[in-house]
Amino acid sequence: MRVMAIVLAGGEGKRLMPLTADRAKPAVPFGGIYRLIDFVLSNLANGHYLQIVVLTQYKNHSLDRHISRTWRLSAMLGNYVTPVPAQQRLGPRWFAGSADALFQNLNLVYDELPDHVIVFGADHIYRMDPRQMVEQHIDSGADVTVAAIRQPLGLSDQFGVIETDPTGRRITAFREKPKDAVGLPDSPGEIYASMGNYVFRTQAMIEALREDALDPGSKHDLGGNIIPMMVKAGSAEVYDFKDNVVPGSTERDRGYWRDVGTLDAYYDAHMDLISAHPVFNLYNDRWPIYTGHDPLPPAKFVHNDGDRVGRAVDSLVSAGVIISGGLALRSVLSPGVILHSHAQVEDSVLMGNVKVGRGAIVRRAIVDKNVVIPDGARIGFDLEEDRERFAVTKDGVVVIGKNEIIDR
Ligand code: ADQ
Repeated sequence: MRVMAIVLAGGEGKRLMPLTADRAKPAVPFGGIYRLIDFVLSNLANGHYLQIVVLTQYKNHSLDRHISRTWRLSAMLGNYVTPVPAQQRLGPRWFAGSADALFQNLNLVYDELPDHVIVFGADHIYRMDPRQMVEQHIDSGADVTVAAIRQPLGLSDQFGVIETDPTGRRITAFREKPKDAVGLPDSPGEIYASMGNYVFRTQAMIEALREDALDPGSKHDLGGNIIPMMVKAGSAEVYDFKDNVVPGSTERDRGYWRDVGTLDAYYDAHMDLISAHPVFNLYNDRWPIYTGHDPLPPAKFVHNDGDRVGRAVDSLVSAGVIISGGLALRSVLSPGVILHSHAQVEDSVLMGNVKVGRGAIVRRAIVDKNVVIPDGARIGFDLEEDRERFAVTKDGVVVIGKNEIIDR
């Protein structure tokens, strides 16, 4: 069976602003050294799916650069990860939605002539062995298989909500982001949510995309149009993510999946990484998350002013970090971050090359690349004051955009 993989990476990520001011959502840095797209690409590569097309559209520069620098598979063996920007092949228009992105790139599918096509989203934090889903899909003979996970009922308007027949396998209804969803019979506080990961029988996918393209009333969206259409045709199955067992995973981190569509979810996913026994374990070397970054020296912790010891506790500290008499607590420090003496960073995510000046204190903040926090500054103490200068999320996390100049 020939299987090709398409990763949808054209999402705008409006709810992650200001982190998506200059970059596509899948290019947003995560966990110190990764970008969001590394998770789906690592899952595919670890599952030995090594012919991967990445569809990009919005602000794709840093995404393209990251993919072409990092994701170099052996071309000699016919493997590739190729970013394909929107090319207006079918006329002067951008992709209308995720289904249109696929439709406009069907030539890539014709080039490969696969039997099945994996179509995965690019903005989730998780480990998944895609082979187990593809196997179920092939065995069942379904036109499409949709990966699903239980989520709180209150989040139903963020997900495609799935209903199944009593066997739990055949999808009987699929509603994209409904406001009036009801809970599951065995768990009224939960819904069965689509993870935005699909496996299609190639011919069925092509036919559905063609039919959808002719419908002027369609939004040309996979979740909104294509999947409901295929459910109606009666050949859509669900793949339950709880059945997925990734090599090297533990009881604790099995089934972990985070949609990081909002700043608060993005922040919470970071906090999931730093506890002593993290629910998402980056240290599983049987299912590595691949990435690439500059060759940097090891992190360094130094005494300063004679009495101050540079320290980091319950934190992830990347290469190239220098903590010079400062203190990091429950934080993620990306490559090149510097904490000067008496600086304190708590419950925060600092991206590449952030500098925290002498005596400055940063609390519950996400600080994007290259920001310089001046000596003595206070961030995350007075949210009203912070709101005048920065974004502050619903849960009270201060977010400072890339390259922002802070004057005090
Ligand atoms: P959303 O994530 O809201 O819901 P969408 O914005 O279409 O749906 O994004 C899906 C994926 O497609 C993302 O990886 C995004 O980057 C990409 N994408 C979006 N528009 C694109 C375009 N024009 N070109 C290329 N790529 C594009 C989806 C499903 C829901 C499901 C959630 C799970 O529609 O049913 O529950 O994912 O998070």
